[in-house]
Amino acid sequence: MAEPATAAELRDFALQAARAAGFDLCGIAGVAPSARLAAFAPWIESGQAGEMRYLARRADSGRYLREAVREAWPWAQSVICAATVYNAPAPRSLDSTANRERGWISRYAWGDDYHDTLRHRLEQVATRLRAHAPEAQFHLTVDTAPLVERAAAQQAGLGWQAKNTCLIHPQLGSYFFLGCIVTSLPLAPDAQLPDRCGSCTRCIEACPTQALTPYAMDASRCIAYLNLELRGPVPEPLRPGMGNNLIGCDICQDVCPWNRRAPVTGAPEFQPRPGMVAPLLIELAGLTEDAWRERFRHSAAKRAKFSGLRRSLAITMGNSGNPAFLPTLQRWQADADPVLAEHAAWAVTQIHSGASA
Ligand code: B12
Ligand code: SF4
Ligand code: SF4
Repeated sequence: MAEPATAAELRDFALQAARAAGFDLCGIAGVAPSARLAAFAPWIESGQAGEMRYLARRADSGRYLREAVREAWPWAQSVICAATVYNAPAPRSLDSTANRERGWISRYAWGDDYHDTLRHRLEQVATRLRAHAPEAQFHLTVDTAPLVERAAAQQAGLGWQAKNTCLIHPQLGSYFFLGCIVTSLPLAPDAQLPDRCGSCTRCIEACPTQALTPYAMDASRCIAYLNLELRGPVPEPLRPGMGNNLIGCDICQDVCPWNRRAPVTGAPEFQPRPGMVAPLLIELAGLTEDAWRERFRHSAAKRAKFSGLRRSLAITMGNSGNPAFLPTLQRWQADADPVLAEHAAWAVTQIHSGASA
C-alpha cells in the first residue's frame, strides 16, 4: 500500500496491521461521548462496581476517567479496537454442574494470560503505525487502562453490547478478548452494528445471582466479581448461587444463542492447559502456595490469588453437598486464614444440612 495519508487510508492501514498481528476483528471508534458512557457515572455512584475502586478513578477535571476517552487522553482522536477469539473446543460450564467432584474455571482463563498475548499483538500494530506517523501518540490498553473497552469496541462496529453486557459479534459470538489503541491519529470511524438480542432474556434468567437486568450488570453480585475481584468474605446469601464456579463465570455467555456455533481458535496461546477444564476440587485443594504459583504461572486465573482460590474451593465444596470434602473442610476450619476458616465452617454446615445435595 502507498503511504497512507487520508483518514480512510490510515484506517485501512491500521486494520491491515491488526489482521497481520493475528486479531480476528478490528474497527475504529471516534472519541465523541456515547450514550453508553453516559450511563457510567450513575452506574458507579449506585455502588454496582462493588469494591473495584479503580473503576472510579477521577481525572483532574473531577469527572471519572472512564466517562469519556478524552478525560484520560486529551489528545485522543480515535480508538483502534481489536478482538481475539479465545473459545476452545471443550464443554460449556453448565455441562459440569452435575458433577459433585469438579469445579469450573472460565474458558477465558484456560490458556496463557491474555493480557500478555493481546499487548504483544497491539505493539505490532502500533509499531507499524509509528513507522508512518512518528509524531503521533499511542496508548495501548488491555483491561487495566481507564477505557471502557466494550463501549469503544461497540462504537467501532465490533459487535453490540448485549443484555448480558458482553460484546457479541454476529459470527464470532462473545468469547473474544478486546485490546485497544488510543491514538492522536484521525482515523475514519466504522459504523456500529445493530443490537440483535431481540426479545431473548436467556442470560438474565440463567444468572444464578440475579446480577443482570437488560443491558446492565450489578457487578457486586456477579460471580466473576465475587471469585476474582472481591477480597475478604463473600456475602453469605450469594454463596449458594456461585455453584461450582472457581474462577470467573461463563453462564450468561454459555446460554446465549449467539455462542451456539461460536468458532474456536487455533491459536496455541489459548488452547486449554492441562488441568484447567473442570478440575477436580480435591486436587486443587491439595496445592501448596508454591504449587499454585507454578500451576497458574502466566495465567489470568492468578488474579484470584491463592487465598481467593481456596475461599472459592470451600464455597464450591459446600455447594456440592458431597461429604467426601468434609475432611478437607474440617482441616480448613482451623486454618490461620480467618476468611478460609469461616467459609469452610459455612461449607460444613451446608453439607450436613443437605442444602445442596
Ligand atoms: C471490571 C470488569 C469486569 C467486572 C465487571 C463487569 C462489567 N459488566 O462491568 C467483572 C469482574 C464482573 C467482569 C466479568 C467478566 N469479564 Co470483564 N472486564 C472488566 C473491565 C476491566 C472493565 C469494565 C468496565 O469498565 N465496567 C464498567 C461498566 C460500567 O461497564 P459496562 O458493563 O459496559 O456498563 C455499561 C452498561 O451497564 C450500561 N448501563 C448501565 N446502566 C444502564 C442502564 C440501561 C438502561 C442501559 C441501556 C445501559 C446501562 O452503561 C454502562 C457504562 O458504559 C473490562 C476491560 C475494560 N477496561 O473495559 C473487562 C472486560 C469487559 N471483561 C471481559 C471478560 C471476558 C469478562 C468475563 C467473560 C470473564 C469471565 N468469564 O468471568 C466476565 C463477563 C461477565 C459479563 N457478563 O460481563 C472482556 C469482555 C469481552 C466481551 N466480548 O465482551 C473485557 C473487555 C476484557 C478484555 N480486555 O477483553 N469484568
Ligand atoms: S458472569 Fe455469571 S454471575 Fe456474572 S452476570 Fe453472567 S451469569 Fe451472572
Ligand atoms: S442470551 Fe439472549 S438476551 Fe442474553 S446476550 Fe444472548 S441474545 Fe442477548
